[in-house]
Amino acid sequence: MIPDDPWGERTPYAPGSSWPVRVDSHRVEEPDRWVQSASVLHSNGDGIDIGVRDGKIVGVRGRAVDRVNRGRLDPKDVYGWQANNSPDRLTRPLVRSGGKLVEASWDEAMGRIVSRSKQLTAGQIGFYTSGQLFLEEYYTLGVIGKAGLGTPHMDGNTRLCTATSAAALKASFGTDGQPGSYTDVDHCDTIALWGHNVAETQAVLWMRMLDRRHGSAPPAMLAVDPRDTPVAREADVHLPVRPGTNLALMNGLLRLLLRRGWVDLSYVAANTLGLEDLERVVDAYPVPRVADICGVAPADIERAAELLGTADRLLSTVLQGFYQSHQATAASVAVNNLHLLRGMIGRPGAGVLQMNGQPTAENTRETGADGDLPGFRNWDNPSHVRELAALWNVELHTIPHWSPPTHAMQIWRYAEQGSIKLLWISGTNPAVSLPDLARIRRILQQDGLFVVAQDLFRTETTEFADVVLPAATWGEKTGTFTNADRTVHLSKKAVDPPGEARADLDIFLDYAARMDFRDKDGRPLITWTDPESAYAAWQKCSAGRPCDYTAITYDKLRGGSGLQWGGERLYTDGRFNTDSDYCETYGQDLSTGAEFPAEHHRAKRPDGRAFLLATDYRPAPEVPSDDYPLRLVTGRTIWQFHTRTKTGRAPELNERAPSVWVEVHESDAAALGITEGAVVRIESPRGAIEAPARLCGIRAGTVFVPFHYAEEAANELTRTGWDPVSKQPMFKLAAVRLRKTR
Ligand SMILES: Nc1nc2c(c(=O)[nH]1)N[C@H]1C(S)=C(S)[C@@H](COP(=O)(O)OP(=O)(O)OC[C@H]3O[C@@H](n4cnc5c(=O)[nH]c(N)nc54)[C@H](O)[C@@H]3O)O[C@H]1N2
Ligand SMILES: Nc1nc2c(c(=O)[nH]1)N[C@H]1C(S)=C(S)[C@@H](COP(=O)(O)OP(=O)(O)OC[C@H]3O[C@@H](n4cnc5c(=O)[nH]c(N)nc54)[C@H](O)[C@@H]3O)O[C@H]1N2
Ligand SMILES: [Mo]
Repeated sequence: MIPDDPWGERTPYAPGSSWPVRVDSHRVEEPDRWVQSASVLHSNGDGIDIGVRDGKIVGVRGRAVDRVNRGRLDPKDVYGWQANNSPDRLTRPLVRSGGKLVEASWDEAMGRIVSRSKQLTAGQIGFYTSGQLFLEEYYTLGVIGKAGLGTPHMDGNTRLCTATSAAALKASFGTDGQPGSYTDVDHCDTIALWGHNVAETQAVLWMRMLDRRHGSAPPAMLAVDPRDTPVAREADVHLPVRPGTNLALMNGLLRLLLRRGWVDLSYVAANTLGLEDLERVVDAYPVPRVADICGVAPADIERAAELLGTADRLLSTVLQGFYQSHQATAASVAVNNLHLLRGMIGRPGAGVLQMNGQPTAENTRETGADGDLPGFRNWDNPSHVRELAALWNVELHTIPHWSPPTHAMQIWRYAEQGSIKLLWISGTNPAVSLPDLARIRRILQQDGLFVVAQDLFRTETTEFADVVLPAATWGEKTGTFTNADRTVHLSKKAVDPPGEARADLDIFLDYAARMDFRDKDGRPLITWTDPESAYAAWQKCSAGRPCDYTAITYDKLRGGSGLQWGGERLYTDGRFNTDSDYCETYGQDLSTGAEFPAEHHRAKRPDGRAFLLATDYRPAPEVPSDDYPLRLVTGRTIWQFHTRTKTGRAPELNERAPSVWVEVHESDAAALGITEGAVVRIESPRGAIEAPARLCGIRAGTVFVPFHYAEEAANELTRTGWDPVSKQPMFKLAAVRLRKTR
């Protein structure tokens, strides 16, 4: 496949027709069998078969039958599987002895974790997990945390990733869960991409959009991104907003829709609450003011509003340019407002995708491994907690529900202060991916903190651990996961894991057994033993909730396409999940994050109507100054995944982007005497890195650094700070200065 054109050949198609099949594949030897799976290097959930020969993975092939990709593969999936076969996989547990990590038996390693756990109270134990394990693993971990130990301190790196997606969906529609579907690409007449570089981050979804753009009656396209991304270059209207000003733009666009009458008043009247408040807030955002705040041309704002306002079938996707920027939830909710005002939800082509990022982030959220209660239950609703207590047969007070679950940034804070004494990290590399890395290293190094790290490789994080557990990964274990449009896939074990590495599920089950967690009748708390029985337990837990998995069995997932929970689209009848007894949240103040009490929610009688919620734009907490005159945004390249533990081990990918760079606008470069390729020192109030400059399409005054590279990590520069509602860190907002070094 097509290394120099990562999106491959176009297969154009017309509106309303189905996306043609194109099967991508890559193999280094001819497989003797193919094993069903789906992709794990983004949230798209592309159906993929794993080719196996002599017990080793030798290639991959897209699954033509799958609704998500119809055979296509992302370049990372074409080559990334090679990391499984890497000779430096962890094959035995490691424990710290005399200051060094040394190999140990599973008994020794688990024994150390269990004996430390037993010395501590539940509130001293924290879990920091991932968006890259499988559903069965998260559910098990969630039950261990909530019903076994009873700790409120559990979250995933999903807090860095799609906490805002969840928060925005809950705020507007009552519960988490994507309204839209990928088939909306087939039907839409307009696509708006809000802070989403889909071309590089969900390459197969972009192929689908491009194929519509090359077919008859192509959809119009709007991109909102300070950089000249492939998406921005393709779009009909590109708004290169000043970083951190999304909410001002959204308020301005909503005002224009209202003023021009581009509103479906009967839909709004029947299915929403809050129009008057919204009108009052957005009225303060006339175009000249918005143009000034966002640093974009007034005429372009008008063009964008017209494109959105005259669409008949509008599809929006939202991702990190909103979620990791300033006023993240408020800005993302504003996209929901836009769709509600226009009645563009729940019908073919009219949909919102508050995108996920990681392959299995959806499941972290559904199962409660992000701290929420499983099944999108409301921690503040006693009857939801009672349901779980009955399901797990534990006392009500065992399940933490006296306050919102501890979010990841607060878990790290507690570890810093010494109240969390055991931090169990699974499937994430926080020593590269969290903001303000100097601080994170200080926390991980603390004497009083016992760190467990569960990974495939030695990473920057495992080097701080007291115990390292070698995990099996995709292709080496069976499980399910759910993509950004609610499509559930089964991923089957194709090969054995290396050495003594174990599936995360088996590690968690082993811990539960050694801790001897019991229900209130003295029977083992956890009764399942393998992926399929864990899945069955989850099906029961999900029953009657929006993410009801009861109809999606392993059997139905075998052989064919992935299946969506909730049907193709949610909210097709304009009824939302806001009923006070059913909803996942009683709401929060969008500007402060303050949680509203149940009575406040009930008094509004939402009864299935969606909330229109608006708040004012405020300047970002860190803006350029004389000392640090430039804005830093961070993000991704198509060739690398996160901290590169997988893509860095796939030569075809790694060669294309082997080391860090910084993107600078020509005018800024000229002012600083920086030329293409010159090595530049980038400094923020927290730290400094060096990187060669690329003079390219980015707005003046803004620089971009990809965050993949541990050696010169963007997160040396970023700051500790988060959105008040979703608690997602602001990775795309720091003030920096640049200096030429040589
Ligand atoms: N190749 C690749 N694909 C991936 C991943 C990967 O690491 N590599 N990771 C996966 C994961 S976990 C995630 S979360 C997704 C992320 O997918 P994306 O959100 O598409 O990726 P990012 O590059 O983080 O950010 C998107 C864009 O936000 C823009 N941006 C920055 N600040 C602002 C702002 O204030 N306003 C606006 N409107 N835009 C802004 C940046 O310029 C950037 O182009 O990708 C997934 N897919
Ligand atoms: N500056 C900046 N920082 C960012 C972002 C940004 O845009 N800018 N984006 C943020 C986002 S959206 C995300 S999602 C995070 C990602 O940040 P991380 O989660 O730290 O990134 P990964 O490199 O994916 O780490 C996953 C780890 O899990 C391991 N792993 C993979 N599969 C398995 C498995 O099956 N079991 C186990 N036990 N381990 C496994 C991998 O080897 C790897 O070490 O980074 C965040 N940090
Ligand atoms: Mo992410």
